[in-house]
Amino acid sequence: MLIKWIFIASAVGLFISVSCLSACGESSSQSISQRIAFTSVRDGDFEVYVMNADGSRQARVTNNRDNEGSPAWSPDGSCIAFASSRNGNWDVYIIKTDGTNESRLTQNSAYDEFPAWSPDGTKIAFQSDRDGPYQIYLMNTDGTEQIRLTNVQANDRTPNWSPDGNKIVFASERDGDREIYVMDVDGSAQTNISNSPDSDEWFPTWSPDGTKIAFISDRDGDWEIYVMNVDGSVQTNLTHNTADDGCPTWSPDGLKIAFISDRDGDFEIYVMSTVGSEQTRLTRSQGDDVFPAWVP
Ligand SMILES: [Ca+2]
Ligand SMILES: [Ca+2]
Ligand SMILES: [Ca+2]
Ligand SMILES: [Ca+2]
Repeated sequence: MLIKWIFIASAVGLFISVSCLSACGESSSQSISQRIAFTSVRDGDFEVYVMNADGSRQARVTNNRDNEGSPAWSPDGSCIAFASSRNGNWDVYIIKTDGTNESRLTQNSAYDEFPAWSPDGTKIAFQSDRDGPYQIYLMNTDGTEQIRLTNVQANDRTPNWSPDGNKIVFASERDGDREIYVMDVDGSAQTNISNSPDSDEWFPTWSPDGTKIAFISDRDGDWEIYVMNVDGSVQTNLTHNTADDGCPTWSPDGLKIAFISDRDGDFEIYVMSTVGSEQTRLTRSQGDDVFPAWVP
């Protein structure tokens, strides 16, 4: 079940010392526009990997005995934020894409996960259950000034930024089922845009041109990838199969969506057009490959 990837618990593991937070602000001259980060269990536990968008050159970024999840790129493509359970609970870390300069940003016993880098590179939104149910928080990219944006007695999860940096889209259970919500970056104007009370919607991601939101829904009996306009209109199923499809992420040119599916046995990463055509498998590993994140 897709949800299992969100709640993987693991034992206390390695502690990796941190250094040089400023490294992630440096510009990168590498050609990086067609890279996808993801996590894979192919080596025994989950690690962050990067690959080219055609599936070639799959390379490991993290290396430890615990689990890593939910990678997110810095806007300049030089760093990846991710969650790790190496200290006995989930915390947000950042690392350079060559595996150096790893830094821990959250320092508490709660589950801190699903980092999302602001388009201007100055903030990271994330989910945490430090105050009760999962809520959406914001911090600087060095971990300072952690503030809470949502305040309801139900889970709010998986934040993602609008490309203009003015809004955050997330999934909320406040209405009894999961829906897609949008809010301003100060936490105001929280609005249900999916409005589908008979099904669960989550994992929203904003299209690069700002006009669409991709998400997943189980309204057809299993998880499928959908897209809708940012006002929630024209909700369209892109997948149509009996497997679980999840974790959509847009290519920077807005022409493709990468996602996960277990249609071939275990979860692998696939890519398709934004109307659901040309669905192509990118990973072929033993074990699951999940959480694709296309470089911005
Ligand atoms: Ca690991
Ligand atoms: Ca934590
Ligand atoms: Ca719903
Ligand atoms: Ca499906």
